[in-house]
Amino acid sequence: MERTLTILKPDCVRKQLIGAVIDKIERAGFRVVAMKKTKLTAQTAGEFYAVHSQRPFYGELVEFMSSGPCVPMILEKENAVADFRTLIGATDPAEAAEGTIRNLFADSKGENIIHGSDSAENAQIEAGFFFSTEEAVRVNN
Ligand code: DAT
Ligand code: MG
Repeated sequence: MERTLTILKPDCVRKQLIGAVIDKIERAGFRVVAMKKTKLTAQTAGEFYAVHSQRPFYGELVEFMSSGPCVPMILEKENAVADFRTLIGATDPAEAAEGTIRNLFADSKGENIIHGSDSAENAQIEAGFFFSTEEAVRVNN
């Protein structure tokens, strides 16, 4: 079993798509291991996306990610990291494959509904950013 970290971004929450997106995620075989609703500050959003700090869109990204509440989740499935990237689709929704979450629900490259970790190593780091060990205990079923 592998874990990945997702965030239903502020645009997802504003558009009242939390349930629709989680439905897609669960139907694709992912288990929700941890979940909360929280609001990032410019400081914490900047830390989460520190890897992009030299990119031209960083300021816009930090502003967007701290613009309202978001819903981070730890998800578990075999091959979770790669399978979740497939499920959400390309960063730019205009390029995202038919039926992917970004293709169905996202408006733009900057406001693209959802985050997915890009490696198992980063998934672990990102999970620790939002959740304690006690919050990330899987239900055995
Ligand atoms: P992903 O979220 O698909 O892993 P990424 O890690 O390259 O994409 O970038 C992180 C986020 O930054 C992305 O979800 C949206 C934003 N972003 C990326 N490239 C962008 C661009 N060219 N213009 C505006 N926002 C961008
Ligand atoms: Mg990324």
